[in-house]
Amino acid sequence: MKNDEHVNLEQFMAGVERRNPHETEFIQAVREVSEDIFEFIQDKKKYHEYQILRRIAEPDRVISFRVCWEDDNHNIRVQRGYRVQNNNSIGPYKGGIRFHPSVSQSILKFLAFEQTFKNSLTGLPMGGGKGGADFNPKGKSEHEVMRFCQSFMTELYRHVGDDTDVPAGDIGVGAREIGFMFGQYKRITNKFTGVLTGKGLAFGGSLVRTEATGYGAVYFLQEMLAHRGDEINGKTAVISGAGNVATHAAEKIVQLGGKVLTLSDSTGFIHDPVGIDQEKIEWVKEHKGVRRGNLAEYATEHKGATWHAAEKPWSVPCDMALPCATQNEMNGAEAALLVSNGCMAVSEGANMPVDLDGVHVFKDAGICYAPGKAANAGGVAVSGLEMSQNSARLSWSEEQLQQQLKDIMKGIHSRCVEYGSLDNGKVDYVKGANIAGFVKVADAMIAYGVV
Ligand code: NDP
Ligand code: 2IT
Repeated sequence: MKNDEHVNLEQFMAGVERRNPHETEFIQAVREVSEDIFEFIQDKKKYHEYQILRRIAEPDRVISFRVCWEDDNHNIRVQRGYRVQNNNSIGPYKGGIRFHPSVSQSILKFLAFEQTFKNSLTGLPMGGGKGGADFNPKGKSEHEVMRFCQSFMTELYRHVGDDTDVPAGDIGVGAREIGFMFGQYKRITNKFTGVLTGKGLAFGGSLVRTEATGYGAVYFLQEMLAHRGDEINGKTAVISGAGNVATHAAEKIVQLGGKVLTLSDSTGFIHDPVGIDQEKIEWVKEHKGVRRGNLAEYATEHKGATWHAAEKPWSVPCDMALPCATQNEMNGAEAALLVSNGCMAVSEGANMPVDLDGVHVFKDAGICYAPGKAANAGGVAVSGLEMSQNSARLSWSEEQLQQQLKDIMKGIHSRCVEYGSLDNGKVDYVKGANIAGFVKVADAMIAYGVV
């Protein structure tokens, strides 16, 4: 077993690009991880011999299927559904489902790849997967969403299961959609099992799951600052997004004494110099989340706030930034602008929100920078706790779960410090997260032999 021992990063990436033509997001995610892993495995023969990185970067399987549904005007509509099962070496495939018109095989492969490292970092027994469809829930009636979810699950059910693959929510998929999908799974299989997480509390859901990703991203930020002898209290934050992750990140920043200056959606951002407090966050949750309204109306409802159509919030000077909307929402120039305006900490609530140029800007500037696979792992971690509660047919208390979430984020921070500490005393959290996530999966794969 000698192959690839002397292949360098560029030769490896050339192979990834050749095998995955046009899958730009997937190639980007593999490169970001490989930059660190290549250096780490240089003197570790077993990882070369077993071709571990090459194997993690090839999903176990990609399932793609047709989803037909009927809209309210009796038109037959056809969408494309997917489930990417990337790696189940350390537990059942686990990861969200995204409904958004931009969903493609490349995006779901990148998300399933990232999820493999993220889930490993949590310390819980979960493999990596991701799914979704190019369905746009915006402007659809409740019944249209229900029919779509039912049709989606009518195919997906045969590929998932509580010991096989456990999906959850992501962009465009919240408690409502999970309820429709869980109902259809139960109906088809006649089984009440923990096949999905993020369920309603009445049917096996876990307390704290809704808040977990946003809160977790702020706990991680808190840990990074504490490591440098600093704190959130008194600092300003720029946040993108106005969905589940963004609103809960904002909530926790406010609780810890920080001031939230912005939120955004796909049409622009709001800037509220006096701060977006809990009452205003509730307004956003209700207006965007429940009534599915327009964020621009925030500026007419709240004195002093301004609306910036078709712009991103990165030009607003701040101490901390939390990108919580979507992939590649910040480029190198925007990252550089944040740093030059004094931003000293970035915690990614979204998955891969900063492009590779931006990642290098933050690394070179030496600011506290947490990649999504570490910072946003709180969501999937509480999903893992939901799976445990479902298996035991128990529900744990809010207090217990809040504490577990904090402990898990602390644990992830420690693992990043273990593998990412630099000679200058700072921590490269990208490197730390990549290596710590990799080692556990790699060692399990070696134990299984060549399968
Ligand atoms: P939501 O659907 O609740 O909210 C998504 C937010 O991002 C909305 O404000 C939306 O704006 C905005 N957005 C989505 N797509 C785009 C786009 N292409 N351009 C600009 N803005 C966009 O999703 P979540 O809050 O759950 O997810 C946000 C991010 O966090 C994603 O990257 C997701 O993968 C990640 N994540 C989520 C977890 C979870 O538990 N939910 C766990 C870990 C990571 P609009 O309303 O205009 O579409
Ligand atoms: O990106 C993610 O970690 C999620 N969307 C949550 C996945 C999960 O299984 O809870």
